[in-house]
Amino acid sequence: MIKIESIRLHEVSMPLVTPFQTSFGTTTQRRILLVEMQSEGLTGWGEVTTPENPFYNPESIDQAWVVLRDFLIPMLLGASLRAASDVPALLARVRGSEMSKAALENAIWDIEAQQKQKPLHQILGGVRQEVACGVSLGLRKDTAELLDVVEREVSNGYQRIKLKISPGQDVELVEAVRRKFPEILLSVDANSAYDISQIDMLRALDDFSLLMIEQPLQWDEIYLHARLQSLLKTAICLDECIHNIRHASAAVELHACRIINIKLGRVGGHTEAREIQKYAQEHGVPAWCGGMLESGIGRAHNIAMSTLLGITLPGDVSARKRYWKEDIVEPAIDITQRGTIIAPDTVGLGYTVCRDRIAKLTVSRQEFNAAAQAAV
Ligand code: OSB
Ligand code: MG
Repeated sequence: MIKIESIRLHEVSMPLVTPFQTSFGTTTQRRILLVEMQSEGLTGWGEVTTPENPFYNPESIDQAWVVLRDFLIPMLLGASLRAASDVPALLARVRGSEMSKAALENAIWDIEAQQKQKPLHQILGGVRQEVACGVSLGLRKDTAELLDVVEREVSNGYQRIKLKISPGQDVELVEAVRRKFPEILLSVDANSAYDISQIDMLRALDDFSLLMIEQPLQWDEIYLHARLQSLLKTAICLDECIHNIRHASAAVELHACRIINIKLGRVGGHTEAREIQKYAQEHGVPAWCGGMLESGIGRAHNIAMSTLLGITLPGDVSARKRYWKEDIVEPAIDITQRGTIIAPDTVGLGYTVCRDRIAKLTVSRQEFNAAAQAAV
């Protein structure tokens, strides 16, 4: 049994080493909401991975605070769970808010792993300890600068390079990178910046042997991705569209994508992510672990998830130093020369959460207590 005694929210503010620009905006400072959960002397950690604004998907940090405080946390406080995989059913009454739910559920997975005295990746059913890493490169002012960054990350060993694209910053940019790096595993991510009327531009991307085009069309559009996929040689990968196993299987059955990006936050936590990677594996659909510019806590969960059998392509799971000067976990997450991360052997999340650093970075905090709730 896992008894949920108290839950703390810590909002931290962390400056990115380099601003990250996508078709939906630029991030220079990350607001990150952390969940700390207490259960009979054990502490579990999770991260709400939503960006500050609802420009990627519907969630935002301020909404997450409200939904967690008023609805999700009261549903869990005082509960005794058989396992972390019980959490989705307990929170099902709340529609959406997957990233908020995931932070709670994943913190409970951390506790369950500690109760069982095993690394998180083991209790999830991971089949490997070394996970393949790629990088996601934001839009840049000039192409020469982008070429330099690609060169640096390829020489750092990353196994796949993903370029952000946006209308007006697409074909020429991809062409320049492909010309200079004819052999690398290369993909692009539009973050929903196009519509089906731009089909000619999207078809022009077929000339560059891309591994995939990630989420070219609207964030909630599956049908038109199926139409687009039928007109493209390159595989479409869906990110924004996939919030659960039903979306994933519908997208695959409708041929709306040939690759799936699984993000723990976007699908509501480890339980749903496991279902999706299992479906992908059983249907021969390549899948990979996406990223949301996470702190070490979210990244540690991503590493654990990346050890599952159905995760078959390099993820957006990269080294700490690409994002943060100082992270909130230790040891610092780094890649091997082969462009991999080794999932830690230690119990639970596998990294030490640095409370002093969190305290220094905290802008807002609130504690919720089972005993106090029962008294009301
Ligand atoms: O679409 O994958 C995305 C970052 C924020 C929001 C959406 C996305 C991304 C990334 C960065 O591509 C992935 C990472 O390095 O964490
Ligand atoms: Mg994406």
